[in-house]
Amino acid sequence: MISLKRLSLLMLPAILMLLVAACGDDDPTTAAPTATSPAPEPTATPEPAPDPTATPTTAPEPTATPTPEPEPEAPSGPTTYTFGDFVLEDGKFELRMGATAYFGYDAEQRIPTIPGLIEIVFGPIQVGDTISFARCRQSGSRSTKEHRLTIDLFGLDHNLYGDTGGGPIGDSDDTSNNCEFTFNEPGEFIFYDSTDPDDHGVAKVIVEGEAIAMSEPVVYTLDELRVRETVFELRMGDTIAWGYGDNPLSTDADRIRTDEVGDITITINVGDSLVFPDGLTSSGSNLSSHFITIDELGIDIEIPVDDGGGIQPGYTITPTEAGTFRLYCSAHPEPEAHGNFFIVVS
Ligand SMILES: [Cu+2]
Repeated sequence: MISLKRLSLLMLPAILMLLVAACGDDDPTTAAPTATSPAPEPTATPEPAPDPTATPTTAPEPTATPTPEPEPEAPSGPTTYTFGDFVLEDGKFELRMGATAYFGYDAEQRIPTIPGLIEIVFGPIQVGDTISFARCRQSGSRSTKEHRLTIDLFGLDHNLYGDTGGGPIGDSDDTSNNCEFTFNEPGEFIFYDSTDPDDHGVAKVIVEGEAIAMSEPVVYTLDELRVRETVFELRMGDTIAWGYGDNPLSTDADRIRTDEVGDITITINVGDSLVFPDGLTSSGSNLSSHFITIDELGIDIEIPVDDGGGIQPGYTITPTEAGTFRLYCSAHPEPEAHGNFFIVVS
C-alpha cells in the first residue's frame, strides 16, 4: 500500500509536466521539444499507470515501424479467368459473370451486347491466359433459331441448338469441361455466330504479349477411321479440329464422310499423333474388303468385310516428317472410289 504522501511525491513531476504543456499549448512548435525532452522521466516511473502524459511520448515510435512493409511481387504465370455462362440468343450475346469481377464487369453481373452500342470485351489478357466459361449455350427462351458459337482461332463452329443435333459446350458438372479457350498468340479474337455473323453485336478477346511457340506435340484422340464401300468416314469422338467435329454438312455431327464434305483434310505438325481408340473399321454394308493405305508412312492395312468390331484398336499415326500424305484404299486407288483423304503434316 502506497501512502498518500508518497503518491503525491510520485505525481509531482507529472503535474509539473502538465503545467508546462498547458502553458506552451498555444505555440505547438515550442511545445513539441519540451514534451519530448522530459520523456525519459515518465518511462522511469512505470508504477503510476494512470499518468496519461507518459504514453504519448512513446506512441510515435511504433507508428514509424509499419510503413516500411516490403510488398513481395508475385511472379505472374498464366491466368484463368472464370465466368458463368456465355449465352447466344436472337440479336445478342449475353455474358454472365461468375463469382469474380473482371475487366470492369461486376461479379454476378449480366452483360448483354447491344449491336452498335455495347460490346463484350474480354481483356486485355496475356498470351497463355485462359478464358473459361461454365457453359457456352444458347438461350432456350430467347432463341427462335439455331445459333452457333464460332471462333476462327480454334476452328470452332459449334451448333448450340439441341433440336438440330447440337448442344452447349461445357457443362458445369463435367470435369472435362471444354468451354474454355487458351490464347497462345496476341491479337483481337472475335466470338461470332456463323449462321448470322452480324446479328449478335460484338464479343471479343484482346490478347497481348509474345506468341508462344507451340512445340508441345498434340495428341488428337478420335474415335475411329472407317472405310465404307465408296466412302471414307472419320469419326471425331469429342474432338473438334480442322473444322470438323461439328460439321453442318454431316448428318451426324462427329462423323465426317467424304460423300458429305468432299475431301477430308487433317492438318497437324510433325510429332503430333492421331489416335483411334476404336481402331480401323469397315461398314456392315461393305461388299468387299478395302484398305487403309498411306504410302509415305508405310501403311497398307486390309479392312475385311467382317472386321469383328474393328481391327487394331488404339491405332495411332504419328508422322515424323512433313508432307502431304494421301490416305486411300490400295484396292481401289482412284480418288472417286472412296473420296479423298489427306493428312497434311507441317
Ligand atoms: Cu476400297
